[in-house]
Amino acid sequence: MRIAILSDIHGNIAALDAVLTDIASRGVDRIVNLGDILSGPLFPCETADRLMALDLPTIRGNHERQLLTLASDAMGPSDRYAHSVLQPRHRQWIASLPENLWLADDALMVHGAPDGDLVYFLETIEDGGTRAATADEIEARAGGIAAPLMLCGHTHVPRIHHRPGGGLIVNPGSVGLPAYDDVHPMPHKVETGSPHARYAIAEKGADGWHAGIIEVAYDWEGAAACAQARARPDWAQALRTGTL
Ligand SMILES: [Mn+2]
Repeated sequence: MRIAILSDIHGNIAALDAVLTDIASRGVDRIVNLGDILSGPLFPCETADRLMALDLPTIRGNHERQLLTLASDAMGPSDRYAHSVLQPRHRQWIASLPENLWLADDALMVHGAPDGDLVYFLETIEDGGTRAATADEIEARAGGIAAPLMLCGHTHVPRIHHRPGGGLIVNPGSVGLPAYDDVHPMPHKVETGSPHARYAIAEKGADGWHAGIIEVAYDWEGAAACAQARARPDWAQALRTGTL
């Protein structure tokens, strides 16, 4: 079993299409999507239509939850733009997505961590940025779940963690947004340092699951120009460089 893992697409359809093309050359059994799919100044509707047609195993991220539950004047600018353009069919689709999802009986998909879509699973916020979480921090956040494979997103930082007791946790990084800043739960920056779209492939062998991160080039200058035209110079900089 080979699984391609996508997360944090954030409406970046050019990055998504480049990743889907790359995946098609690698022969996977299934593709899964870990949420934060549409929010941002790029192409929420086109991204939703592409993914609805593919009907992938998909969970919602915090941004899908926010799009469905927050008043528009309480949204940040990325959710507000998506909210302003999404059509009823898109809202119906994101409302249908589960928070967590088991793939077969040995792989669990979560957006942040098992107990929350805003929890950083494999990173820890420190000194205005993030560092790799320790094994003890990760076990505390895993909540006693002993799945052989756990898939998480949300931080946009690609990381593969081998649990001391066995099992693998994979964050594929972000397809669509390689840097961002946030104020929750305290102000911090996340910068991957390059503009590539990222995803992961996990494969189950005789000795259990293993995984790799894949970086894909795409037209990030075009995506950055779109963000700039929609009054998001912060996104333009992040898309073009992977830095803030
Ligand atoms: Mn998220």
